[in-house]
Amino acid sequence: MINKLEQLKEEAIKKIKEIKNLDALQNLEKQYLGRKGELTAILRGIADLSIDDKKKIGRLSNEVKNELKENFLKIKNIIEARASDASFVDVSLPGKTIEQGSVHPISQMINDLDDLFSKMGFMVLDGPELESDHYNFTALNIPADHPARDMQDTFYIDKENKKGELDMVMRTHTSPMQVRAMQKYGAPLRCVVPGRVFRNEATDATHDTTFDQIEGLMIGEDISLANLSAVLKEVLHGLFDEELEVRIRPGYFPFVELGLEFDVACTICKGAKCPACKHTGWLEMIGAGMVHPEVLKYGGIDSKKYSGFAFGIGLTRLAMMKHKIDDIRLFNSGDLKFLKQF
Ligand code: FA5
Repeated sequence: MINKLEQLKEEAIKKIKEIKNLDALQNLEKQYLGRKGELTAILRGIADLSIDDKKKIGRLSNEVKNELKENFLKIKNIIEARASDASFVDVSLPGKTIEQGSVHPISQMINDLDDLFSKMGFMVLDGPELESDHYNFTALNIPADHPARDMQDTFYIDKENKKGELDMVMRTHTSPMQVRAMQKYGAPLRCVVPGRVFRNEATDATHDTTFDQIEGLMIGEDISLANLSAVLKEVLHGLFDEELEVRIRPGYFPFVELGLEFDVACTICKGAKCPACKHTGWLEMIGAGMVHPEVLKYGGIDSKKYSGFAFGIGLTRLAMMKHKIDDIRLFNSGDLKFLKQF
């Protein structure tokens, strides 16, 4: 019986210490010290003991009872004091789990491209998303009213400049950084510019209104398309684990003389034609060419001495092909089910 009492005491004290509210404390007190409680149940067996044992057990049970009462009272006081103290923080409560995010697939792609181009000696530059009409179009050999402006449906900003002109646009491509970089760094020059661009597009599986491009520019003496081809090959090799099939065809951009477009065979259907490649087997991926002498002139570079290539890669489409995502709109959807896969 002595053992039982000791065991009961230890067990009760342990439980009392874990109690966090008054209701639970009251229930526990009833469980041990109430009329039908566990201590009373043990003492019921006392009648069968000798007088000596009765005395011993009686004394011990009183001690246990008092000790438990003291413990109940102590914890009750603590709980009541906490309840009346508004600043109390229960550090023993489990904390809220903070969900760990992951790097957005577009940011991952930018990081990978930055690394690959840096290794080839390209500076990584950043440009303004709100751009002047001058850098977005005029300095790229697309004067006002030139039909080529219609190639990129533009968000014009409703704010006049000092001359009363509406001349700010959400940049439609990363190409405005070509002239900005030439003006700042001169020739020779090697730079890339990743970033967001904006177009007033009807969206579909491969077109969004906000997407990312990476511009590339290399100016020097005797730069040719062979250099462009070598650089792009190196980058695509570095990015993709699989071999990409690439198709090159002529393309028109007013800021290059000899313009090219690069298509990539759809990695989702492997060229077999699917909704993601609009059943063509190919995805238009890169616009490129040799920088137009007019653009070099705007950049303050002598076009007789220097030549260069430029390209604009559809970075979001590249991410589509790398991760085999069949709808470009998922990247900006903010859908956690999509984002948690990366
Ligand atoms: C341009 O934006 C040129 N600035 C590229 C360039 C740079 C040409 C330097 C010559 C020299 P384009 O509009 O074709 O070109 O866009 C380039 C790439 O961006 C496309 O090949 C495609 O991969 C991607 N792209 C274009 N429009 C969209 C869109 N609405 N949604 C997603 N990606 C797009």
